[in-house]
Amino acid sequence: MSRGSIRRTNLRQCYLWSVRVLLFSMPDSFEHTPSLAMRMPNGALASLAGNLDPAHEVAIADLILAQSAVRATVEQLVRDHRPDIVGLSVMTFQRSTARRVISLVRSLRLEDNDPNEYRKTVNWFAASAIALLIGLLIATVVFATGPRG
Ligand code: B12
Repeated sequence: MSRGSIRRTNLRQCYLWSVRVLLFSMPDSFEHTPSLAMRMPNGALASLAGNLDPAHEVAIADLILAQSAVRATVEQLVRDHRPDIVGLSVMTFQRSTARRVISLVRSLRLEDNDPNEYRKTVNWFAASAIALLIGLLIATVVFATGPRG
């Protein structure tokens, strides 16, 4: 089973083969709280990563350490790790940032970089171009040989 097929299956099936996981915690510090007052690893994500089956690849990014460059950091990490699954750990007050991170990750459209998906797109494009040409050819023949007047 190829990695590309993971997106079309459910999570229970994902467990059967290796997946790349990228976990983010949100960059917002609570109001009036200095961002670096408590610099400690995100317990939730560390706990999830540590409990994952070793067959899988997992990376954690604590976006609080990249507050001035969230977009660039997310883009870079998604490109470098090419995750099959992206997970976010979100506190309630961080929910609007979470929505923006989700949109950003989705907009990167990783599947377009997958060689299998790319090949499939090219094949469909070629097939539709051939179908269009055949249609034009038939129309030309019918028009040229049909009754006049
Ligand atoms: C320890 C703790 C801290 C620590 C350490 C946090 C850390 N870096 O890990 C410190 C002291 C730094 C801290 C800081 C703050 N905290 Co605090 N903290 C906690 C506390 C007590 C425990 C969290 C924890 O680590 N639990 C252990 C882990 C293993 O469990 P977990 O977080 O629930 O995660 C599990 C599941 O939720 C799930 N999960 C979590 N994330 C994800 C993601 C994915 C993709 C998946 C699949 C599953 C999953 O799987 C995890 C493992 O089982 C909770 C209260 C509580 N009892 O939950 C408050 C709590 C999370 N903190 C809170 C707050 C408000 C803050 C501060 C904003 C306080 C402040 N005024 O500055 C700051 C935020 C700092 C920041 N910007 O991140 C609030 C959040 C409120 C909200 N819903 O928005 C809570 C709920 C306390 C409360 N009731 O007010 N906190």
